[in-house]
Amino acid sequence: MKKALVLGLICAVGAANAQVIIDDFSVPYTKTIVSGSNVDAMSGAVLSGERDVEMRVVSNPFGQDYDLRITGSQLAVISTGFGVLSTLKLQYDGNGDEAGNTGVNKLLTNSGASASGILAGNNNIQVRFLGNDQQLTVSAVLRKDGGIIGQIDKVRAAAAGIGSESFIFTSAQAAQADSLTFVISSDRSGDYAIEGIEAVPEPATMTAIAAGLAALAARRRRNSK
Ligand SMILES: [Ca+2]
Ligand SMILES: [Ca+2]
Repeated sequence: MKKALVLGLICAVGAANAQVIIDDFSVPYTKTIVSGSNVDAMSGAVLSGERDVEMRVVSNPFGQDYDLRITGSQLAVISTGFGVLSTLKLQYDGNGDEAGNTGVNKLLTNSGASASGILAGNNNIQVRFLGNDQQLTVSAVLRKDGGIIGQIDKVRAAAAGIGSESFIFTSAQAAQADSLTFVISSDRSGDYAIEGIEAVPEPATMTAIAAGLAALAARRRRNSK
């Protein structure tokens, strides 16, 4: 009985370790814009092999800067000047799938055919924030063949500090998706930083592990009496 329990725990923990790194921000990138939008694609050790980035200035009454700095040391820092209203899209859809040349007038497209099944078995997506000063709206969008098959929106309060936002899709959605896009909209003058993005197996697996650990702890308590 005891051996079976321990073996079960080892198997469960082994499954939990099968996380997928969506982006550890180890591919450096720096860009500043003051108006309009800019799209770039960077190949590297990210989900589907390419990070597509769209920066967009929604409103900028005082002509201030909107900076994106991916440091290459597990940090993406977004800084905007006074009064800037901005959105950032991070898209993982395989190589290509951006219309036009890199930079100005390039479009972030979503057909994503080259990244089929990228999240299969890992439907719990976690975005780790280091912090944010203004309120953020964070959306995670799954698509298949260009059509949205799942979207979860989260509001992150101003000055929320260090913490993760979890986006838990169904197993079917994760298995079918061929692209993953994050849309982050900040209130005016917002600055924020993201440490990493991962996908892990569905919460049911994690719940099973927690239950197993609780049972083990209870057994130890009984044995120690
Ligand atoms: Ca792409
Ligand atoms: Ca794309």
